[in-house]
Amino acid sequence: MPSLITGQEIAEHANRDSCWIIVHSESLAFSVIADGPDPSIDKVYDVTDFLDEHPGGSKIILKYAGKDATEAYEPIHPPDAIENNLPIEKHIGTVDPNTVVKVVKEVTEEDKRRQALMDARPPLDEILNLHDFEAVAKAVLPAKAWAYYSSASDDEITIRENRAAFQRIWFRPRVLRDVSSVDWSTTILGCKSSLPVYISATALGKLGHPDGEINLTRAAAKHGVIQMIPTLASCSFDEIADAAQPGQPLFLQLYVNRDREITKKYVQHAEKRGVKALFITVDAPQLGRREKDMRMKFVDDGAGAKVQEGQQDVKKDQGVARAISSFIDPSLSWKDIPWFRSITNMHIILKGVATPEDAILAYEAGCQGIVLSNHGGRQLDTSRSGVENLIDIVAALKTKGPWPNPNFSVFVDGGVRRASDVLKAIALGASAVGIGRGFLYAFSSYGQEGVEKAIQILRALKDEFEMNMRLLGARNLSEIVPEMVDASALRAHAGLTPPDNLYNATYQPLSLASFKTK
Ligand code: 173
Repeated sequence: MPSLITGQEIAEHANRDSCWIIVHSESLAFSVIADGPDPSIDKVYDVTDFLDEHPGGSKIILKYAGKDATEAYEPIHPPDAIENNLPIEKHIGTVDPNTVVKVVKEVTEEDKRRQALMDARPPLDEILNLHDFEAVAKAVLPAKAWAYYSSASDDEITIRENRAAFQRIWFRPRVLRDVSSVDWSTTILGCKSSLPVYISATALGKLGHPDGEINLTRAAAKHGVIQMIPTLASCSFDEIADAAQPGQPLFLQLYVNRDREITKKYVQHAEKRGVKALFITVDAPQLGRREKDMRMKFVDDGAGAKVQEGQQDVKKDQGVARAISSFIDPSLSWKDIPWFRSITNMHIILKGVATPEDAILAYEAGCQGIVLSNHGGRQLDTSRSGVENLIDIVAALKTKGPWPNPNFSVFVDGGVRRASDVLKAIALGASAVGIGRGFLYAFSSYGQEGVEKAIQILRALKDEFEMNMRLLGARNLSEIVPEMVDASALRAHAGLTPPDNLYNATYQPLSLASFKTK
């Protein structure tokens, strides 16, 4: 039995020389109290020696020294982060429940304002498109969560270009083709999918909703969609895998750890649990500067996370993403691809390829595909959009093998909000497209139901896929051919792009440094 520690004793360890914190855990408790009536448990950890190692800085931990840190910890750490990272001798026991008074959290004016907005959300049946979710999420999310999710790098040119590029592609629809029945289902890397869209990985889902990424898992199961699990999910990998239905296809996004043993264990565990494809992120040897996130000073008063070992020191004003990403190995190179092949039989896809040169290298390295992505505009600003890169990359791949190539898939993500965007990418040669933020905003605003609604908007009767395919004259995805689009304007990066009103209404311009008020 773990030892019971009184609240008073914990409160005595409330400084840099001796710092204990309480973290409430639901899932860990099952291993301790197998069939007790209350499976939740408050655990006590001695984090004194860890203070200076915490990627989010020591200040945030010291704020909770001698107290319950659950509220700050939970949204941005997988539940097993402490258990996996803090030496076992520092797990010093559980809180004696008879010695603590539960303090009811003070409801702030900001909490009240957000709750009122939650109560006044548009009913789901008035949500007509993915932009609507985005606008609701912006209103109801805590400012820090919105800043983190919506931010992109530097001047945020690429994030806007990701939308604009789709608007420079025009349709060339065919008529009189008996489109009474249309079918947009497909197979992605050998897995059935009800539409040519997968849920792309986005980190830290609990900043948006208490159930985090599991909202996506459950909605994906119900509607036959594939979810890519992020390495930096708020839920642990196993929580997500446990939430999936038997046989539900899942992909995994991978950030490669400086310590390859950690990566190997993680990848092999995922494969054992049935994950079908490994999407190795290759466009983030260092995280971009996302100024909206940085201005929020997340780390000073929010938190940081240590989700994998191998962290390096980070500065404290870098925003949440940078604070928890220092385990990512910038030395990752083409030489590592054979090693990945040697540790897993999953499909290997490189996520973040942007040029024909690298597409060919990926093909020749024996990968099963690439994602043409600029990381949602969050990495190298003024990178071109994935859909623009598709044209050159498909042309290059055609010189190397059959096309479409059953052994090499090309995916696109970035800026996809409408079925028409998806169809344009398909016409230009994509196997499927990824949507990250669209689904993230759907669960941030309406939980699992929001994600289900988002899928339905894209898919269901009379909604976007069916209507667009009929109007385009395509009865199934193989009838969507390059001749159905005019991409001649895609390369023109300036000029007559129509204003993207819905998108611009939600995305505010970047703000400049503010003057001190006193
Ligand atoms: O885009 C991101 O924010 C991202 O990929 C990330 C990377 C490391 C930590 C958190 C998020």
